[in-house]
Amino acid sequence: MSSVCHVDAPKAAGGSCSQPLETVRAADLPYRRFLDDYVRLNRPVVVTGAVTDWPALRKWTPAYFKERFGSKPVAVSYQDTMPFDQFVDGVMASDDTHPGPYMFRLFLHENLPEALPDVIPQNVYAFPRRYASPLMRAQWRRPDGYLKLLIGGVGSKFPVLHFDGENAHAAITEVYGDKEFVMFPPEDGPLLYANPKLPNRSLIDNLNEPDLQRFPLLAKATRYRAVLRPGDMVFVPSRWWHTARPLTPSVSVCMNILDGSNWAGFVNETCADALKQSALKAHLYRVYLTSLGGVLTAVEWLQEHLPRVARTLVVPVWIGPASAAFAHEPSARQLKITVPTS
Ligand SMILES: O=C(O)CCC(=O)C(=O)O
Repeated sequence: MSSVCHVDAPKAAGGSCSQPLETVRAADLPYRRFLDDYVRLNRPVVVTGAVTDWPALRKWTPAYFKERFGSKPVAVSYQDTMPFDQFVDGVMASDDTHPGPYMFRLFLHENLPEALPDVIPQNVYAFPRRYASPLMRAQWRRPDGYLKLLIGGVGSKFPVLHFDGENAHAAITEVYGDKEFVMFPPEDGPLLYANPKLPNRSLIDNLNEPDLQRFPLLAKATRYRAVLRPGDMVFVPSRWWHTARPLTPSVSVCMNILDGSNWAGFVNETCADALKQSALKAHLYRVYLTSLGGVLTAVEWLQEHLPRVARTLVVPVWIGPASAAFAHEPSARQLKITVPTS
C-alpha cells in the first residue's frame, strides 16, 4: 500500500500520518475474493455496504436501546454493569472533556437475545462459524461466533490498543453513527509497548496524543485508519493491533472468526494456556483441536465445492457453516427465535 497521508486523518503518533485502510465496496467483493485476497493473506479491509438488510440499521440508536431495555442491567466493561438507560445517558452526555462509558463486553446471544433478529440476515463476510460448531469444546464455543455489541459516544473509546485473543480474526460492522478505526500490523508489535503481563494489550493509553517521551518507538509504527459508517465492516486479521473511537454516538457489532487461515495459531494459543495446568491436558487438547481443524476444513471444502452433497448430508452444515448460504440463520435457530418475515 502507498504511504500517502489520509487527507482527513488527524496528526498521528509522532507527527506521522495515518495511511488509509484499503476499502472495497461489497458489490465488488464476492465472498470468495474476500477469502482469497484478505482472510488468507491476513490483510485488513474495510467493506462498505457489507450489510444493508439488517433491521438494526433502521432501528438501533442509543435512544432505541434506552427505550427498549430501560433499566435492564448490562455489562459495559470487564468491571462495570449498569442499567441500560443510565448507560445511554452517559453515552449521550459524553464529550472530549468528559468522556462517557464505552460498551464492549455485552454478548448478544447470552445477554440481549431479543436483539438478535435485528442482525439477520447475517453478515455474509462473518464466516465460517467455527466458534459456533458443536464440535468445539464448550470452553471456546460461542453461539453465533461471539457476537457482541459496542456502543459509545463522542470522546469515549475502546479502552485499549490490542489484538484479539485466540488468534482470532474479527469483523466489526458499524450500525449507527461514525467510528474511527485504527490498526497497526503484527510486525509493528515491538514498537507498540505490549503489556508484559498481557502481551496482546499495549501500554499506550492515548493514541491521539501519545506520550512520545514514554513511547518513542510508536513514531516508527505504521498506523492505518478508516472511518466506518453505517453498513460498513472492517475485517481485522489475526494479530493486527487495533482500537476504535466514536466520532459521533456510535453502535456497532463485533464477531470473531476462526477458519483454516488462523486455526493453527488458535490451537497453539489455547494449548499454551492448557499447558499451564497440565502437560497431558495440553497434549490431548492439541490432538483434538488439530483433528477438529481437519474435519472443519473438509466440511468447509465440501460446502464450497460440492454444495449439493453438503446439503444432502446435512451433518456438515450442522457441524460448521462455512458461508451464509449454509447458515440457516443459526443465531435465531439456536434461540428458537421466530425471525420476522416482514
Ligand atoms: O470498538 C471497537 O470497534 C473495537 C472492538 C474490538 O477491538 C474488540 O472488541 O476486540
